[in-house]
Amino acid sequence: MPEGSGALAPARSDFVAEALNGLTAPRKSLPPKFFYDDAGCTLFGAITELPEYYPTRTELGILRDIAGDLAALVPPGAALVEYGASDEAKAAILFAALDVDAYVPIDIAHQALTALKSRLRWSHRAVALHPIAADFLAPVKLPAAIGAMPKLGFFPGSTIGNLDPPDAIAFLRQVRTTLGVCASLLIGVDLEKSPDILVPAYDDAAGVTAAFNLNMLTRLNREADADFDLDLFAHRAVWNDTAKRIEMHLESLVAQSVRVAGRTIRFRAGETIHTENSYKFSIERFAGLATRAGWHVARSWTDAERLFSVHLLS
Ligand code: AVI
Repeated sequence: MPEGSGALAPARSDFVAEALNGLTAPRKSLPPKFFYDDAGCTLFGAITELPEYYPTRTELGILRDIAGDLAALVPPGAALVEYGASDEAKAAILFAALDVDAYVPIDIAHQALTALKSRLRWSHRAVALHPIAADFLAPVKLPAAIGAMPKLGFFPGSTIGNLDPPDAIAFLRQVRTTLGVCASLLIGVDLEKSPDILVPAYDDAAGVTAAFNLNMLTRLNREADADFDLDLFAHRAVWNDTAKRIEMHLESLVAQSVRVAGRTIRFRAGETIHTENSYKFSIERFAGLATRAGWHVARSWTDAERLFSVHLLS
């Protein structure tokens, strides 16, 4: 199999300093990238198969439906650069429909990239693989081997919704700089809908999303020498209609003190750690965001129920 550098060394971020920074702020928070240790990746995989979590299966359906349209819009011999590529299920639809010569999956989850690499070695021998283990929000240097190829960026899953709007704009600008002005970007964006659908998608009956959220505390116990008692925190998912986002929090059920890396963090009963935002868009609001980042929306597609959208930006 043609293969790239396989640069699998993750960028070293200061996990403990970032955790303390969030936990000592007046409104406590932890960054959502902390979700994705090995256990978190497994739990996220389980979330994507929950009956309440519509985004993954809906986006897969849209991608299958539009594969023919895309084949006419994307030049042959393209390099597909996927941001947040923990598995290749969505890229595989593009491999089947488009003439892709190279694949650059970028993901912070080192383990997931290694597994993806060994699967693709057998399933897509003709595609040159150049995995990059990195926080994809930071600027990424693309491999020299794809320099002359037309580039299609791919950012599925509505991960753009996990960024606050100024960060989303900065990220989309940076992707444009990385890929070059002639590139396109195919992006999945979740749509605003009734909280009756949204809240259960982030607070499922089986408690998988609760376990995913609480796993952040398990990770701090292990990697930041913390002593969180998981029974004294509860998962909360709330719709913030003003900001048009689902918020995930971990609520302290009692007044308590927790040790983290030698520091004492005090919680009031009912105080929360804000762990994630998941912004939901209208087609127009997303187009406005993309425009502010210097992109133009060339095409937009949705499913029949208008739950989710996919956009080709140029
Ligand atoms: C990765 N991201 C798009 C997911 C979302 O829907 O915001 C993360 C997630 N959090 C809870 N469930 C899923």
